[in-house]
Amino acid sequence: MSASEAVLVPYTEILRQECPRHVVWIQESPPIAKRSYQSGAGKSALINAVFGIEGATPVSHRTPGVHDIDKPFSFPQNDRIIIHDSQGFEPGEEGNIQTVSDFIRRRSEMPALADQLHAIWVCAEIPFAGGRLFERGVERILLEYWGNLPIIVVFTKLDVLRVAQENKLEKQLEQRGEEMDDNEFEAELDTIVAATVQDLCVKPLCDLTPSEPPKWVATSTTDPRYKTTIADLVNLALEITKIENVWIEMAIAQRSSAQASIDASIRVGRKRYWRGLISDIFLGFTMRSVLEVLQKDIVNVWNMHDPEKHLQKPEFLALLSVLVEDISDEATNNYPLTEKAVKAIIDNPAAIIIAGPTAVVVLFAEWVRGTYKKTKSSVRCLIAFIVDLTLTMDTLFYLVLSRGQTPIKIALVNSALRIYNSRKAPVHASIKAWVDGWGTFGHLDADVVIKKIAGIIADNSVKPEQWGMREEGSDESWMSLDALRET
Ligand SMILES: Nc1nc2c(ncn2[C@@H]2O[C@H](COP(=O)(O)OP(=O)(O)O)[C@@H](O)[C@H]2O)c(=O)[nH]1
Ligand SMILES: [Mg+2]
Repeated sequence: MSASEAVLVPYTEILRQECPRHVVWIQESPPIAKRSYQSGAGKSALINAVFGIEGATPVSHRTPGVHDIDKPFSFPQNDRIIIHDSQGFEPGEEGNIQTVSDFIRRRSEMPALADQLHAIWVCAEIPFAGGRLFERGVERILLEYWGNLPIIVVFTKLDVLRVAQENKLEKQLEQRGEEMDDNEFEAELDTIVAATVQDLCVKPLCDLTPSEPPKWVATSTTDPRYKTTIADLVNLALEITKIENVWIEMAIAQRSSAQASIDASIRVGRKRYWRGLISDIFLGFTMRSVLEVLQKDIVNVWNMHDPEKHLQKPEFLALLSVLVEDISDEATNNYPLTEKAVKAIIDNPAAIIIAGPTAVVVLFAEWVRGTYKKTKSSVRCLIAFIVDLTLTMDTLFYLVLSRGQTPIKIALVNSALRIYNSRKAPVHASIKAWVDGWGTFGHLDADVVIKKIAGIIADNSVKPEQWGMREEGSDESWMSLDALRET
């Protein structure tokens, strides 16, 4: 097959055939009937927060003829997950515990990655008012699968514990006639809450599994103070996931850790196309197909709720190429893209005729129209494209997170582009400085190059604690290229 007939298949699509969804067994402990309070541990709220599906109505799947246990849920807003939701065991349900245990074992041992259970999350509401943390059935599941399956223990409703401890501390201070300033009070409360979690939750868990207890996280889905604990949960769950493709699938499925999405992009890139930057796999392909495959893989990894597929559109690609313009060989940008040229490319990607002065070897046109060339300047632009797209997605991620998980709108993508464009100067400076030092690149090692790209992304990614941007655009169409240049 010649290169002109061949197509560059996104690696994420290849992967998807092997492992289309992340499958989680979510186990409640203890069941509602054994508690003094009448509500679930917060499993649904947790799933919604981790997988970015606020307000989702799960769709239940039932395989005919199969026991009730095989009745997982999926969600239209995020088709990368399957959840098996287990309500916990009532006393005297030994038979049920056995059924669950057998089911988990059977599914975990299935040969195809797609059929397996990929993780177990045990959700236990922090028993601050007394009561058990784990009942026998759950203890058995923990003991049986800990070490074999990635198990995360999630202690839920941390905010409720905090409020209870806050009241207690206030009373104590009152009795002692003491006063504390707000900061002191909050710090004291943090210490008390952490110690209580140790006492009520971590200690019983360690007693159960003394050698090396499963990973745990204490969280709240309602108190913004604990928002980062959701990302912590994802990062911990990934840390204990050993199978590379399961790891990637989980990182794709989640929508609460930007770090996980970035890391997954790098892993996916390392498999094929980022490695291709300095190999020969792109030779003979048009730049448009190279850019498109990079765009698809990165956008697929972030798995945003984008029902209209804005992030796959050529308009987005054109705006991304504007971000990269200043990294081309020219000291100044002599080759701006004309709106007309972009329109021609978008409307008719196959036959591009660039109007305007012939000297205008438009960067985008050169890229998109031409075939890939393994030159230093071209590779430098491709690296900038990867970095700029990743950091634009990172910006978009936090815009989405701060607004609640609503479908991606063009206005939001415009905002992300604008915000990132105003932050990109140091990013491009470091790419330029690095590539300038290359000499020739015949000797470059792909892993070293990818590591450096990862380093530049890490240095410049949004730091959640500094995130304060809340841009509210309302534009319904894509911004013009000049509008982006002027930001
Ligand atoms: N205070 C507080 N309430 C929560 C939290 N998570 C869930 N809830 C509430 O607990 C109840 C049960 O939550 P749900 O997610 O439906 O639990 P599930 O039955 O385990 O799926 C609902 O009223 C939720 O609003 C939390 O972190 N803090
Ligand atoms: Mg539920």
